[in-house]
Amino acid sequence: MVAPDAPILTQPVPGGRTGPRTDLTWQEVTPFPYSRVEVAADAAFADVRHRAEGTTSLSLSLDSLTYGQTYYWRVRGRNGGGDGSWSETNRFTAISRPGDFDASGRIDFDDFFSFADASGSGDLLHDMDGDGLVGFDDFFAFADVFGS
Ligand SMILES: [Ca+2]
Repeated sequence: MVAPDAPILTQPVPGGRTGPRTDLTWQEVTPFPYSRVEVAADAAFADVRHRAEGTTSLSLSLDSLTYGQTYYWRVRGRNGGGDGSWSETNRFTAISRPGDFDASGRIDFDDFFSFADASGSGDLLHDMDGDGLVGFDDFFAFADVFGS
């Protein structure tokens, strides 16, 4: 058996923004049963902050990301032939503080409209309390920081 080809990273998009929680997702090029994931604070992966071995789905949920931190992540598959090659490395940045969804440094109407668009969805960036829904509790949390 040949080790799997490097997978393709799908979400977050390269250079994307996240809240303190996000889901990493990837796609197989050749099928494999297990994934290994590394999330680091540097592109050389010397400072690995999250590591998953033997993940059996093509996604990994992260929580407690640090506000304002840029993360680098990569995935490789494993099968009976061994570890495949690492994927490309992608980068995303957690917003600097709750409510500043567009990372402009101000929590203003642009953030309000962004919030309104996500209202009622399960969007992780705007789900400020982490209950899985962008709802009223999130609106009140957003209203508390609006204008700051
Ligand atoms: Ca919520």
